[in-house]
Amino acid sequence: MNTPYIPENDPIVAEVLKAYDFPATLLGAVRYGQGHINDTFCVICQPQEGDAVRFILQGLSSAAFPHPEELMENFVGITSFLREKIIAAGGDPMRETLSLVKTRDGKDFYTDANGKVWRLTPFIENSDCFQKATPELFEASARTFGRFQKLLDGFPAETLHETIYKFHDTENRYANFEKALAEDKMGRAAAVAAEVKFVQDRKADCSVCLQALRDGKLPLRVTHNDTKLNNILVDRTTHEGICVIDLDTTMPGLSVNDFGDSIRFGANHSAEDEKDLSKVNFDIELYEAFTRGFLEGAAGGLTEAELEYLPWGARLMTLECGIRFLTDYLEGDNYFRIHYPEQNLDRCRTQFKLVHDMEQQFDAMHAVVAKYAK
Ligand code: ADP
Ligand code: GN1
Ligand code: MG
Repeated sequence: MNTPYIPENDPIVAEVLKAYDFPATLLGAVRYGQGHINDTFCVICQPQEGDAVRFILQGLSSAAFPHPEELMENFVGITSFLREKIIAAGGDPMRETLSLVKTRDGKDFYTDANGKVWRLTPFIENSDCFQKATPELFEASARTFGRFQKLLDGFPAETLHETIYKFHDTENRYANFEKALAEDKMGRAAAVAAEVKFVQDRKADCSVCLQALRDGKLPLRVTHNDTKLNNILVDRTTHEGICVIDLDTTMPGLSVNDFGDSIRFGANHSAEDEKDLSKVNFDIELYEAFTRGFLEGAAGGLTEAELEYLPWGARLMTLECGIRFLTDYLEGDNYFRIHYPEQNLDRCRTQFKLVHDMEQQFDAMHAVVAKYAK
């Protein structure tokens, strides 16, 4: 009898795999991808004839998601809605959105002995997931995220749960940072005085988009809220973005944040944890490529005010993410997965360098939006 390979002989992964009825001989599971939040594995099965069949198995992070059942309800609602839209447009729903494989007892997810929730999705083959952008790739990803937003236009927002409380509430992120700083439970605050000052100098900025929302200038929409380049799968043949993944934070939010988070991650040529800050530079050409693609994908769906605030979305998503990395560093690295001790501090520093660059080029960023907002 075949004994599947299980990473680190993890008894939980073995337990979870038993909950599913795989279509062919289960060869095993390997850790997969570069997400910071969930436990992701690629599961491989070998039929008697033909190519191996792969699946993505994910254990949802308990640190990030306190109500995983609600999250899964969102997942089912969003993917079913997208499925209908994709079919109506003549597309392939098995490639253009995620879908769930049910457990042996017909459930959408499996809850392990520790209460952690796991889900299984078919692996979308003939696709790539990128960590760094080229202009063409970035523009393609922008069209895909812009289209995703447009596709979700009619989604009943009131049916969605808030999977992470105040996720892109930058004012609240600031308040959490001040709290972590005051507690300084790891004794790390003194060594990060420069980063602390950088944040404190920008306290007022944290309110810019939220104030525009409160004033009724920016509309609340259903947004993805985690629009990193590596949350899109790109078709290996056409080089177009085919599927938006990582739907765990899709909930009511601001379009400018979806725009901004993509810029934060992709409009530069360095890794998110690059130690040499001289290599970390905001690239206005990549920003322009993304802006062009996003506005094309959104197909006229954005209001005047949203267009006006797009550059703020970029600045604030980058600032907010830096604040979150710094807060996690101060609190002892409980949220973002780290691979070495100072990684969250390195991540925070790249974000602040990018914020600094965007501040210097803010007028140019507005001019780029104006150029394509016709
Ligand atoms: P995290 O929340 O930890 O970022 P993701 O849902 O983004 O988790 O998944 C992590 C990685 O797994 C992705 O960046 C991608 O490389 C890969 N991945 C996830 N789902 C699929 C899928 N259905 N098909 C192919 N690759 C996938
Ligand atoms: C996390 O899950 P992942 O790796 O795609 C995080 C984002 C951050 C990002 C920083 C649920 O994204 O909010 O911007 O790391 N996701 C969650 O790289 O917190
Ligand atoms: Mg991800």
